Amino acid sequence: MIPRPNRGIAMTGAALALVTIGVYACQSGSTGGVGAGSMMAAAEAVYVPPGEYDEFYAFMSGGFSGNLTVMGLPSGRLLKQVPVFSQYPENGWGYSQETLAMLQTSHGFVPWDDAHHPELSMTDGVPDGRWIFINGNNTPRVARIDLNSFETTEILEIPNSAGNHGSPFITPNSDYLVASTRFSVPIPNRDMSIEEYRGNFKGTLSFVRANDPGNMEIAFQILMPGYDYDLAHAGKGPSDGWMFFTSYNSEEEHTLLEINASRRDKDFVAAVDYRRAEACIAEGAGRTMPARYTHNHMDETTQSAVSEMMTEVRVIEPTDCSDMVYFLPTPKSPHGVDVDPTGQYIVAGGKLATVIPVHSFDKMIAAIEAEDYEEVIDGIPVLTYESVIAGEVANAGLGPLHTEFDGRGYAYTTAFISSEIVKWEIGTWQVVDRIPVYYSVGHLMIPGGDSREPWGKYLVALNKITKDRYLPTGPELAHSAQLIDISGDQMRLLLDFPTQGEPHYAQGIAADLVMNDQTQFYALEDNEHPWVARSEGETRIVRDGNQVHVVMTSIRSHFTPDNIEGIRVGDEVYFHVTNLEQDWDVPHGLAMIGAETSELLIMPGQTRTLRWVPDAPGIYPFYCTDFCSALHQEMQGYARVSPRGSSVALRWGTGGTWNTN
Ligand code: K7E
Ligand code: CUA
Repeated sequence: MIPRPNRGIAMTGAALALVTIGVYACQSGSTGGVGAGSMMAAAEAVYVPPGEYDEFYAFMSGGFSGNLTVMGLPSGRLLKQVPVFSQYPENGWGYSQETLAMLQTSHGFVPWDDAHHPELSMTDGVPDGRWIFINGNNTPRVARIDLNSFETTEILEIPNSAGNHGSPFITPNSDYLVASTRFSVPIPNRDMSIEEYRGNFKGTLSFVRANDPGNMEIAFQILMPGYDYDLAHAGKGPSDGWMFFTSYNSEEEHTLLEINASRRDKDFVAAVDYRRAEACIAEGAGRTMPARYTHNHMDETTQSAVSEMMTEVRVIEPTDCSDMVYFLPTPKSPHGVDVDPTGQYIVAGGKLATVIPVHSFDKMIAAIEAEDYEEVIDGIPVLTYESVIAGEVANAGLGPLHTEFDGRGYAYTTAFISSEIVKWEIGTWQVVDRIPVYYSVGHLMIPGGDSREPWGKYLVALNKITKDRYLPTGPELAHSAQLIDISGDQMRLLLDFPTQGEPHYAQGIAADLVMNDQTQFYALEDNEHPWVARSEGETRIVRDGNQVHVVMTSIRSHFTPDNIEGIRVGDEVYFHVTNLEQDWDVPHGLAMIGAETSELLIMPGQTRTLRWVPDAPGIYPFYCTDFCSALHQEMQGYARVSPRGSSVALRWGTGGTWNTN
């Protein structure tokens, strides 16, 4: 049983409600500062009736920023940017020596990606607050972010993939997340004419084991016809064990897709019975293919990333395993595919369709049993549309893309072209409400809105174009989110707020499921970094040829050592800084003049390393970048650099006492 957050309803004692709500009200938008919230409670407590107040984390993908953005709801305030696939100078992610390996790929160091879909881990079909995953679309990768530390702890590259868009949608107990290919290519990839696309270019649907931190691995890949696989969602309840993927370009075109891939009246939702795939593989179906892809993870004890090159992957084809994949015809160039909380209905957003088609899981199973097939493509039976469709939502707006659910029997679909959210009833397929959004909405998010138990109070519309909503900022205008109250019969716009990068999808979770289990600092005694100094007494400098390792500490408000001599031009200097603080929210920084990298931002108890190659003799100051105390400006030091071949001895100290080797 998942701990469900306290929604206030259970609190019958008025006194209890007042105390609790006082604290929560203050945290709206500043979640993460429990201490501050409690302190502010007395001053800012506002009475909110039990059951009326809810607070959420919203995790927005950063799109082309490659990051994940954390916001509070309903405040819409920015709490944090978590760097994932992109270097992030604010905290040294992808610059510090410890984090470089996280961005290693089979193509080398790739410091950027296009991240579209955050996906919370789930237990029993409900977000559980342990991790959030996100995809890298461009150089195909999936990442795990730990929600105790809000740090990326694992990145797995996906082989046999070109464009990891439909990812990382997760199964109800986080056993698998999936990665499907937006672009088909020859598999294995090889030199051939693009005109030979049809029949030679393939897509893959990867199933990645996700439930064991540090050990993400590809369980298997399903080799598919050369369509563009766009999005996915897992079944649940009756449809548990199935994964649904949209596809477009069933025309298998390779040029001018806007016309050529829009010709067919219907494309497909691919329904994959992944337990059937497991069974076939257990019986030896499929084959092991050579492949090169990286698995990177943060080693907790050394606090350093490790990158490992993987060499093979298990691939299975629908012809190897009957009853594993079916196609559900779906109008027209579908984008999102979303499964309702009961697990019975599979909703596809046909970008070019005039209706929203809703497939029935039970009807799909009956059609499979009756072998109600239109045709079979590469071993994949195509079920007849009439046999699987539960209903069509008419008058659903133009350009339907994505759907989420409120848990009270209603679905909400974004209409990109007509810029609106359309609310409709599951079962009657009738539109019951609609609200304009500003403008061109892509995804939408209801906290838990793709789970078995949505927190159906708020909806966030993620808009592509803002035009007149904010002060202009040159050629590029802010993307925007809009917060909509969906607790009543009619949707109500509450708030506009700008977002970072281009959020495609977002996920939300009740704050209680994340905020009560935060890493406050790293215990120094557990720090097994090879260059840790657990006290000032362990600081030292080690010369190894032209490599100079400065084993350094920081504590309010000095570095040890803060005076260093004996560095020479031609040296590579590594500042290994351990933050000795053992308290929450006391990072120290380190910046070095001329370093071709970013600052470090070192969390309490952590060790981070900055590389510096001085290019001329002289005196070089360094300083702490994070305003850590009243004497933060005093937190500085000097490194002396002597000419190449100089005989100036290595010595270091703080406070006038020099040490030597
Ligand atoms: Cu619709 Cu990449 Cu999920 Cu953008 S995708 S909107
Ligand atoms: Cu340490 Cu400022």
